[in-house]
Amino acid sequence: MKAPPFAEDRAIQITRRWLPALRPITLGALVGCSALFHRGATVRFHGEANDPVGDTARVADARVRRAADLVYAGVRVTDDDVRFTVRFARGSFDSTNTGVIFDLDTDRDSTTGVGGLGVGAEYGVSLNAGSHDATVDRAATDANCPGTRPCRYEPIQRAALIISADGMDAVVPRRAFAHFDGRLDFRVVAYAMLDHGRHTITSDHLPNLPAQFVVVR
Ligand SMILES: [Ca+2]
Ligand SMILES: [Ca+2]
Repeated sequence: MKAPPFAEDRAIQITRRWLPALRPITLGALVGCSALFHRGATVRFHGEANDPVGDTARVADARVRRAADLVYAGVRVTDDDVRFTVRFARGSFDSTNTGVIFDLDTDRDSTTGVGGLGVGAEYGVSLNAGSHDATVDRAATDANCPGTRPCRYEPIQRAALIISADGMDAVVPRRAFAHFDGRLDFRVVAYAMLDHGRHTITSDHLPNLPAQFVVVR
């Protein structure tokens, strides 16, 4: 099934102008954070899903040379860290503008948090290759949200980002997520980030409908 059509990205409504105020992660911290997710750490909770090749939405913008085609996403939770992994179909990952957001329903209640396609997300984790940057984003409300329910995200801290030939990984301290017992539901949206983050174009979703989310248990 094709990815559902997206107009302007709900999932990417993040107040990016706040980003410069966030504490940057140095190369040393990056290495340290990666090492923190040491291979011997016990994975307490885990969830993953594959996605078909060739199911990207049509992207008409000429600046998007390759529509990022998700083939895999996974979340692993240890006592100290949460690792987010995405992989793309061969040749579809553009390290100059590909980004993804994990929508995280950390209380596993679709009626709370930013709503959409089966999850109510308390947090997002954004991985952006072009800016070599990963952020933890928290659900937020503003005057444009209907009612009192959050309808956008605001970044609260940066995270370690590891870019490989066919994908990205981010490692986030588990303590970044409040009221989180290690289990969650998630969805992933892939997009091209343009105009320094002011404009995003969705290319793929994981999981495809009718599955609503991936469970981490
Ligand atoms: Ca795909
Ligand atoms: Ca929720």
